[in-house]
Amino acid sequence: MQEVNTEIIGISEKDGYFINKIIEAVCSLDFFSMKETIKEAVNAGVSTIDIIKKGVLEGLEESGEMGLILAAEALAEEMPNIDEEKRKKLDQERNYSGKVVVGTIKGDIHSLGKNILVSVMKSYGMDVMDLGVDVEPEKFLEISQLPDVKVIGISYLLSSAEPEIRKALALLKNGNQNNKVKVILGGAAVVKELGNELNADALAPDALKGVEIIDNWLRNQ
Ligand code: B12
Repeated sequence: MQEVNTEIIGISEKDGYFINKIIEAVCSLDFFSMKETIKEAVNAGVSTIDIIKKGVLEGLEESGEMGLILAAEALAEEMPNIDEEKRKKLDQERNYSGKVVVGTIKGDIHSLGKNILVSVMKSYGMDVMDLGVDVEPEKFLEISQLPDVKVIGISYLLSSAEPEIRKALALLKNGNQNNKVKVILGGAAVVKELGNELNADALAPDALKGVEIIDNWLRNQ
């Protein structure tokens, strides 16, 4: 395993120390070490984006699918649920108002990608509600009508859930008074197989791009 060059990837030497430990843990498929090193990095103040992008995702290049499943679970367990006070502070700094609600569409129980998205959004200071997996289209509609909900994010990996995703989008479009709520879709199947054919406000190829789009929406409304 090659160590990261902190100058090239633009992080401090201290952050590089933790990032290297995360990469090593992911490459060696050691779940407990992944959890431990992610926790250490968070406590040392390394940003969630760097932990995911420069640590976990880098380690996944070598460790493949098993690494991916373990790393996503480790992230979901160890990323601190940013406490309310810290979130509000970040909120003020970034001028966010409104809640982002995410879930995986009915019939689909893939959660790893959604969980990574949730971790990144929380680290940005966004107010996030996670509905979990196998979420009914009607549930997305019901939640979208709460006054503070501004964005609905739907994760969709399984082609057989296509009728449900189409139903959710149709319900959200019809029930969306004054274009209050934006809808973003993510998950490998969406982007590769259906792309723009699905009538959402945005499609995201990955969590980081998704958060960039949502950040833009929350700031500009
Ligand atoms: C892990 C996995 C599983 C695990 C899921 C564990 C879990 N808790 O999530 C288990 C073993 C349970 C599973 C089950 C099944 N799976 Co599966 N699974 C995978 C696998 C290997 C990885 C998916 C994954 O987690 N990727 C990693 C994450 C990080 O990537 P991601 O989800 O794309 O998310 C990223 C972005 O897309 C984005 N993102 C994701 N969601 C969202 C949402 C928003 C709003 C935004 C902005 C961004 C965003 O953020 C993430 C980070 O960048 C894929 C194959 C593959 N290599 O992709 C197959 C795959 C998705 N599974 C597949 C299948 C067929 C199944 C099963 C039907 C298998 C079976 N016969 O039982 C069942 C379905 C169960 C069900 N009802 O859902 C197929 C789907 C094919 C298709 N197009 O329909 C795939 C593609 C495998 C294949 N090549 O055939 N699976």
